Amino acid sequence: MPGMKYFRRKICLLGDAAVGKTSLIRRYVEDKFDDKYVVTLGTKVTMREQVIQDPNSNQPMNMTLMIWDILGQREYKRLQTSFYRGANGALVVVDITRKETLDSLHGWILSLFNSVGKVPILILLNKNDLTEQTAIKSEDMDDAIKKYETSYLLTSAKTGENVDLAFKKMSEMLLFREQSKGSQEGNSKSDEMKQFAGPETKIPSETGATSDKNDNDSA
Ligand SMILES: Nc1nc2c(ncn2[C@@H]2O[C@H](COP(=O)(O)OP(=O)(O)OP(=O)(O)O)[C@@H](O)[C@H]2O)c(=O)[nH]1
Ligand SMILES: [Mg+2]
Repeated sequence: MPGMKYFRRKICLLGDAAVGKTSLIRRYVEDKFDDKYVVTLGTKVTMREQVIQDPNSNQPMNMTLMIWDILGQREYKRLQTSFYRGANGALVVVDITRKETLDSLHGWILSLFNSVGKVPILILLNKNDLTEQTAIKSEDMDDAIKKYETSYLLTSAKTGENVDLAFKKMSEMLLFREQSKGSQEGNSKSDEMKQFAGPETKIPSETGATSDKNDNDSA
């Protein structure tokens, strides 16, 4: 479309093994799902282009997400950290049927922030189709939401619930953050983004997080 702005950004999917990172990407990019579990070895980068609304001007814009699928096995931590380089944001995935995957959340977020600074994140409580096995309640999320100024979405890679929305919200958070830098920071959120940003709290200093080390490359 003539006059449309184009953006390209890198996001990572983080979280413990078998929470559904690869499945969420597959659902988003190919609209497919497989019950078989194939461990991701190393990493895989997938792209998808999407037209989204600029959260500030409401103009349509073209966003290409480079989506990095990183293996969740904890013993490969050093490898995972090297894949964070240049990440503009992350979807942090928890398996709603396994509480221990929520307990790991902080470790994943801290390692990301230590590597690239405080980038926008959105937490996904995945496998929400397995309602009878749900092990995480909304109050279990309070601490993470306050600490990381974010929100969460209930998703299912199996049914597709909220999967497109998750990537769209992430894209909007990336754009919103960039456009609100400088004097307007913290004051110009649209109503919708306030809902997703959560309470305004500081990231704990032990994260070593810095403001912004990304190489953003809007074109
Ligand atoms: N019921 C259900 N199963 C899911 C969902 N998402 C993923 N799974 C299943 O969970 C298993 C693990 O999914 P993956 O997407 O491979 O998990 P991963 O996080 O990429 O795992 P690693 O690559 O080892 O880090 C597979 O058997 C998937 O079919 C979901 O939303 N609902
Ligand atoms: Mg995987």
